[in-house]
Amino acid sequence: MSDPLLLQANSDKSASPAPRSNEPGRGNGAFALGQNGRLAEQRILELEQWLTRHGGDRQIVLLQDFPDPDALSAGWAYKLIAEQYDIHCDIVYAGTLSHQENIALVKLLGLPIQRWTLQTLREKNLSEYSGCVLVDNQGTTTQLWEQVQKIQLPVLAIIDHHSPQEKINAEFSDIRPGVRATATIMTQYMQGGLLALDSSIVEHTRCATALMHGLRSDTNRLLHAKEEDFLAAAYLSRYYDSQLLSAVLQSARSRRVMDVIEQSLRNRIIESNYSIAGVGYLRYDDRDAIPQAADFLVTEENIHTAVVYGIVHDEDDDIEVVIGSMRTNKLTLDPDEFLKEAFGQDPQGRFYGGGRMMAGGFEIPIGFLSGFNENGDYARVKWGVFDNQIKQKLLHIINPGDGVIQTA
Ligand SMILES: [Mn+2]
Repeated sequence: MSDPLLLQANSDKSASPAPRSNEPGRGNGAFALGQNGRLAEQRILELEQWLTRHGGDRQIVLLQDFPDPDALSAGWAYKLIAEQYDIHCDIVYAGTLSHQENIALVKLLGLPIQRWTLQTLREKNLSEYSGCVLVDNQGTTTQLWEQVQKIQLPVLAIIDHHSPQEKINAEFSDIRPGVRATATIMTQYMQGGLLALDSSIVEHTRCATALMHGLRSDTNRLLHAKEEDFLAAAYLSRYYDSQLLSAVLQSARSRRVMDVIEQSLRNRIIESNYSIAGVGYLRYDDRDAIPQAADFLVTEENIHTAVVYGIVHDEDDDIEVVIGSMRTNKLTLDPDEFLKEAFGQDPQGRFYGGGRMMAGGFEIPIGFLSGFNENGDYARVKWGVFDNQIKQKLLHIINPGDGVIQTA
């Protein structure tokens, strides 16, 4: 392996990035990008050229429906980087901020995001935008995606660390599944000189704080971090506000989230070190209780993987969707592969699930069976059918030899 590439940190606040250098020890300090530094540096160069060509643009930064700290911080970082090139961005998501920490992140840091529903998208004059940029997703986890494609809004760039999903032709693409967080990729862009962080600018310290949170949360508090994530964290450590970060982390779980976790504990079945729990019906706003329950179940001894799911009711559109989360500590298990194999694709060829290292999720619309749960017996039967079907599909992958599960 060659020497790690060293990039010069840029202390110049001018609009154009300072020239990079491979010589360590220049500027306000040199930072390594780790083992895959050459690839990172290549992408930084490409992005710099691409941003320069897009000066004056207005862009939509599209986040997943339930943006997590990695998505939120990376979206913000992209916006700040793009501003250096006279590009204005609106960071947009369509779902809900339901995790207490994410709400705290947005409120305490003043993170500039907007919620656009499908309705907003239809009513907006989109001609003022030159296109959209996908950050920490590839379109498969946002309900705005279909509409974006329908109106042929160009996909300008994709920056993500999930495994490649459907084929999208973007002008600039940086998809690196080996990197544990999109926040790490964004930090590398900054290290490479696309944005010179400055501790005296409040927005910069806040964004660095958000990035630190994003990369910690996608790496299980750095436990699964690799060299490049640690190097990015080291770089951010110069600029982030640790007190602000601990304030974000101290936000408490709501009672309803605690109830869902309790439900998952009670309902879990254990099979070959997998813990599987259906939690029944959930309100849309409590949707984030599902990944939190999965985070909790995977901590049990002799368990390496947890899958938690429930039927989430979206009152706005009166639709119901089975939503699930997977967490694993087993390094040889690829959640993306696992969920794609377990649940397959819809008639349009879109996979119901996907993921990255250590984590994955799935969403299965229940179509005609949506709504009308006033009748308790009916609601129970309906849940039972979905619960069994999901368990069957999961158990089929876990133990391919076994057939149908016992339902007594
Ligand atoms: Mn991520």
